[in-house]
Amino acid sequence: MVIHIVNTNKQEITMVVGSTLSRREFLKLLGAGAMVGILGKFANFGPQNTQFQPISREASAQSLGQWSIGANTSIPPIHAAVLRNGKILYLSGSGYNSGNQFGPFKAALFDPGTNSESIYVMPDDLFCCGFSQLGNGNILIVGGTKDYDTGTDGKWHGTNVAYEFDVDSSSFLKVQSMAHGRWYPSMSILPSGKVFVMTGYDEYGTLNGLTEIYDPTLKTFSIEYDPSSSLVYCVGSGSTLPGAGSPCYGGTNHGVNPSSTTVYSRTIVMPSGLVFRGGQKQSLYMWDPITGKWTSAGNMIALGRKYGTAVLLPLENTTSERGRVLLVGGQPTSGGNPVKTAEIADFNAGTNLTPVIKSVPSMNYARMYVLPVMLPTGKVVIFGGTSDMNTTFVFYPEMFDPVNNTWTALPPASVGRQYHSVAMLLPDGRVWTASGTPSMSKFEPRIELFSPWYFFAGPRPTISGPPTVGPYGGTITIPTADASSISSVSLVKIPNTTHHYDFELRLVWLQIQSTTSSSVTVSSPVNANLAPPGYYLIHVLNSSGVPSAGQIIQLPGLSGPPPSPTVPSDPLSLQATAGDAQVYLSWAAPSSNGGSSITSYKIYRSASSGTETFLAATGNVLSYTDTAVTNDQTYFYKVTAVNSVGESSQSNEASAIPSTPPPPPGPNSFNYTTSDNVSIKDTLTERLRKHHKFS
Ligand SMILES: [Cu+2]
Repeated sequence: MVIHIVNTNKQEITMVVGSTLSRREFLKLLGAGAMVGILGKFANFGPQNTQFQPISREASAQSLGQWSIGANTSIPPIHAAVLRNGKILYLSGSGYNSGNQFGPFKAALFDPGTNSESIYVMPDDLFCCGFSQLGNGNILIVGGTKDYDTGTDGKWHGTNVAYEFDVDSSSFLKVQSMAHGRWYPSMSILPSGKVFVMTGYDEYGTLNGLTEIYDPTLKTFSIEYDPSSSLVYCVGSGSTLPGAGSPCYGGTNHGVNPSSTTVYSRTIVMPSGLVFRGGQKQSLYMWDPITGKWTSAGNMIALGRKYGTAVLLPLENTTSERGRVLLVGGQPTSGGNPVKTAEIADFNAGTNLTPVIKSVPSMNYARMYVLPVMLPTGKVVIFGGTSDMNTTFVFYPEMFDPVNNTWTALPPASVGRQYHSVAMLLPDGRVWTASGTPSMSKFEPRIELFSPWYFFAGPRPTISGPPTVGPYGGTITIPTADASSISSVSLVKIPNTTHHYDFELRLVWLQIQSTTSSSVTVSSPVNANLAPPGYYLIHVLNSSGVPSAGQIIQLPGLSGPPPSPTVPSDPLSLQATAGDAQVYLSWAAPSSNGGSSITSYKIYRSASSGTETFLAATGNVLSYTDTAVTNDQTYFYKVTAVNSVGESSQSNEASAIPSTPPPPPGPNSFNYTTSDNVSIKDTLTERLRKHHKFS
C-alpha cells in the first residue's frame, strides 16, 4: 500500500509499506501522523539562508576555497545520495536516537530548485543501512536496524529489508528482502549492473558471512559462494537469543566469506573487475564477483584503519589500468588514537590480485570518521573527522594530489563533522557536508558547503547542453563554446555515501579524440570495469585545470553516435580476360565501403592459384590492364578495396592465359597426303576450324 502525507509546506510525502500492516507498522504510522504536525517548523527555507545560495566570488584567485553555511536539515542525513535529477536523497531512519527506535523512521528529499525538503516516514528503520546507485539511477537501500543495542545482549541487530528509491516517482519501493539481517553492510554496483552486498550484523548481532547479489531486473537477491573455500556461517552464531545458531550456510567447496571481514568493510570495484576489500583491517582481500572466489592480497602497513578510508585514485581510460587505492587515517586498533599516516595499494606496480604497498606522506592531521570526496580535478579531499574517538574535531580539509603524493591543508570548516556525517560533490562543483552525531540522540543539523579554489580562479569553462553518450569503447561528444581551451575531461561517479564512505567513488580521465569550435569528443570508458553502469558527472577542464560544472550523464549511452568506419568489404565479381601479351581485369565495387569512401584498389597476381602477391595499385576505378605478362602462361588475380581505415580482404580469384591472336582466315586449306599415307593438315587452317566451328 502507498500512503501519501501532505505536510504544511504542501509537499506530498509518499510512503510504501507491505500489503498488510502489522501492529508495529501501525504504531509507526501513528508516528507518521504526528510528524505532519511538526513539519512546519522544519520547512523553513527562507531565501536568506538556503543551502544553494549564490556563491561568493570575492575571494582572491589564490584562494584555496571558501566555506558557507546552508540551511539546517530537519533530520540527520546519515545516508545521502545525489540523484540523477540533481535532488539530494537523505535518510536517517531512527537517526541514532534510541527515543525513535520504534519510529518514526524518516527520509528526506531535498530539491535545490525549490529549496524544499520533503519528509518521508518509512515502515522500516533504515538507520545504518547500505546505499548503492543502480544503473537506472534508482538507489538500492539494504539492511538497517532491527533492534538497538538496548536489549539483553547489548548488541545491534540488523534487518534484512531492502528498498529501491524510484527517482521518477520520488517514492520508495519495497523489494525482496535479503536472506538475513545486515547492520552496516558493504555494497557496490558491479560491472554487470548487479549489486553485491556483504557483511553487516545479522538479526542476532553476528557478522553476516554471506555475499548476496541483487538483480535490478528481477529485484531479487541470490547468495554467491566461494568454490575454493569451505567456510561455514551459522546465523546468530555465538548468540544466546532464542532461535540463534541456525540455519547454517556454506560447506565443502561452497564457502562463505573470509572470517576477517568487518562491518562496513571498504570495498572497491577495480579496473580488473575484481573487488578490493581493505582499509579497516590490516589484511587485504580480492573477491571475484564472477566466480565468487576470495584471494588474500597481503597486508597494508598500518595495523588497521578503523573509520579511516580507502579511495580509488583517478583512473586512466585504458585496458592496461589496474588502479591504485589510497589508504589513510583511522584507528590502528579499535579504541586507539587515530593516525595521520597514508599508504597506497598500487595494483599498477603489482598484479590484478596483488598490489604493491607504498608508504606516502602523512596528512597534517590524524583523524578518524574521515569524509573522502573526489573533486573533478582528480584531487581527493579528506574532510572532517575527529582526532580522538568522537570529540575533538579536525576542521581542516586536506587535499591529496595523486600525481605528486602531496597533501595541502585547505581553509577550515566552521562546523565539525564526526560520527554519522557525510560529504558529497555536487554537480556545480561544491562539496556538501552534513550531519554528525556527537552522542546518542543528538545530531548536527547544519549544512556547510565548501567551494574549492576553482570558484575563484577566473571564468570556468561551461558545458552548453546534454552530451551525446556512446557505448563503452565509443565516444562522448560534449557541447561547449570553450572547446578550443579544453585540455582534459573527467568523469566522476555521482555520489552516494554513508558512514564516511562512498563505495562507488571513482574518477576516470577521458582522452580527447577531437575538437570542433563547439564541441569536444572524448573516448567513453573502455569498459564497465572502469566505470560500472549508472550516472556520472562529466566535466571539461581548461588548460589551467579549472573544471566546468558537472553534467549528469548515463553510462553506457543509450543512443550512441554512428559507429566508427571500418575497412571496406571485398570487391565483387572479378573477371580476367586474356589478350595478346596482356590480361584485362574488371570488377564491381564492394557492397560496403565501411563508412568511408573507397580511395583505391590493389591488384594481386600469381602464376599459381591462391598465392597472389601485390602487383599494382589503381585509383578509385573498376578495371586494370596487366601488360607485364608472357603469352601462353596462366595468371591468377585477386583485388582488394582501400579506404581511409585500411584495406579489405581479397576478392574472388580470376585467371587468364594471354596468347598470340589467331591469323585472319585464309582462302584455302590444304591437305597433304605423304607418300607413306599420313594425312597432315595445315595448322593455321586447323586453328580456324576450331575457332569458327566449320569442318
Ligand atoms: Cu551507524
